[in-house]
Amino acid sequence: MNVFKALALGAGLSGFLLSAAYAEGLQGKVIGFSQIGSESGWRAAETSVTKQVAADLGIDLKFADAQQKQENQIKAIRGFIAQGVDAILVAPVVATGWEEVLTEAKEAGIPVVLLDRGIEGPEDLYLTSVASDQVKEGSVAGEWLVGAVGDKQCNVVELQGTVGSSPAINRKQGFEEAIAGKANLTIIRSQTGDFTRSKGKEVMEGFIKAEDGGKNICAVYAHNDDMAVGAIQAIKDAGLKPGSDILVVSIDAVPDIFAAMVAGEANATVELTPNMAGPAFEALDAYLNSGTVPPKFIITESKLYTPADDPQGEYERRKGLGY
Ligand code: GZL
Repeated sequence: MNVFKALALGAGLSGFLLSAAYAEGLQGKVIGFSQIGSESGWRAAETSVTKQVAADLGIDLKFADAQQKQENQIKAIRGFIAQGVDAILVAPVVATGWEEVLTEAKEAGIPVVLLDRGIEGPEDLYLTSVASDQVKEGSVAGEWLVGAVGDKQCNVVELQGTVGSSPAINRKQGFEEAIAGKANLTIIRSQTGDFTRSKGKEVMEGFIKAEDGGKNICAVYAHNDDMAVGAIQAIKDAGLKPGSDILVVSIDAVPDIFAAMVAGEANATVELTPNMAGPAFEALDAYLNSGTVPPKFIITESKLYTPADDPQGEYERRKGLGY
């Protein structure tokens, strides 16, 4: 079954619904994709969905995995330029350092589309950016915690994403805005877990050790579910109950966070669709074939899920999408 049908079967999954207005105008086009790596379940799903959508559209996708290194992405983009591809997709690992190579793409007349993360610098270096509103994701997570704790004193520890990445910067900002003015809610420790489970677990172990065996921690806010899943293991290893002794709120809505909700070990996640490629290909099709310039920013949905939202069903609906 192709990904359109798989995703359509998930009807009602916010953000997963593919735009039905796909033209098949990219048949035979050669498109380079500079992907960050496979640091999280969400990233793996984004790669899998992108490859499937490209195959369904008859695109010759040239895929390059950068193992989370910007220099590898820059090298891959230069390779795509040398090949003379028709377009380039980039998921930029960090927000700075792109002007030189994207100027080279622009001078070669190759349109660039950013996926799931943004960059600093002139907006004319890319055709469009398909991403979530990452500040909103942080705010939705923060607002959930505000509602969950009421007036209770709550010391929060924060697992940040990759240093210098747009989601880490924006999700931190959004969460802080949501809890601003709540004297009972304080971020007592904050450190990067680089969006990975292993680092999230390691950093959470340090937080627990430093905070009276975790007794001084009321909640963990993780910039993605993979770090949250790592933190859940650290909390259990410390003899505490994730989801009750320490609340767990994160972002991505990957299957394993729903499995944790079913087990009573996670409390909230904000969905990020892995299908950034659908809107990207749609914009490229209109641009390459009709000269239609897309909006500079194509924003995907951000929806809150809690254990009240059929976590078992959400787990089933997402399994098999390549997480
Ligand atoms: C956010 C995306 C983040 C995911 C992580 O748009 O860039 O990168 O939230 C992934 O899971 O590592």
